[in-house]
Amino acid sequence: MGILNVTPDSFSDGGLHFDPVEAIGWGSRLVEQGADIIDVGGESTRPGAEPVAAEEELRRTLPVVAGLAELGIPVSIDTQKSVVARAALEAGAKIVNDVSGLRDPEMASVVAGAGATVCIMHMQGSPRTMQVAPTYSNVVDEVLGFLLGQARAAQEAGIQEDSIWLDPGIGFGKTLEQNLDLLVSLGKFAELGHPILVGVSRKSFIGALSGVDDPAERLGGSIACGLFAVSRGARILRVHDVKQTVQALAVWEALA
Ligand code: HH2
Repeated sequence: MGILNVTPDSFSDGGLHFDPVEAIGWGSRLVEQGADIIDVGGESTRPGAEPVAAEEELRRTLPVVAGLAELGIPVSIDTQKSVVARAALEAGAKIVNDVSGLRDPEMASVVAGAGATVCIMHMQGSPRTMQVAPTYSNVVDEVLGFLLGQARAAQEAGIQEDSIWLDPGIGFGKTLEQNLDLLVSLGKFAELGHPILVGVSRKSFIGALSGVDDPAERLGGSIACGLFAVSRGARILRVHDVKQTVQALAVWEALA
């Protein structure tokens, strides 16, 4: 899954793809590089980010979703809002990537009504404050329990079982140790029977482990972590650097 943030303020690629024509071009390029899905987002969820109004999120994302869908590219819409999800699905998106894990009460029925796929991600709190003091009694059990409950709710709302993907939400209200606990325990998530999506690309815990401040310089750590996640059962990697990740996966899979 290639990342396409149509935002001015995303932590790594903010402002790079704010122009819709440029964004559609970059999405197509990521597909040429081997991405199977393009994840279009119009609201940064980096720690400290302020929420974006639905109208603005729609203005940013809809032309890009429609443009990529017209080219036959599988698109997911990265949104927490059911109004944005509904419009994106109507514009041709096939997947809703919800970092709030179905907090919007209309989200599951919107996805079900469109016969679409949903990625349910775990986040403690909200982006503005989530990294202030993340607290769990047992991070793995709590995240597993949340995802299982939301997957059941999604099925009850009419989403097909195999159209429900789960994501532990690396970096979303988690300390460095909590991120590592979740990654080491990914096998338990895979045992839930749903495809597991993992997003570690260029995230700050990679910077913390390697001493690299600039997110764009975190490719080596991102690939190492992505391959580890796949070895523990992850099926979809959400990445900025598609070309390099696809190459790493090809070599690693030949050896696995
Ligand atoms: N991470 C980000 C955004 N969306 N979706 C899923 N399912 N899993 C993730 O780990 C995930 C996600 C944050 O990364 P990015 O989009 O690069 O930055 P920003 O939120 O600043 O736009």
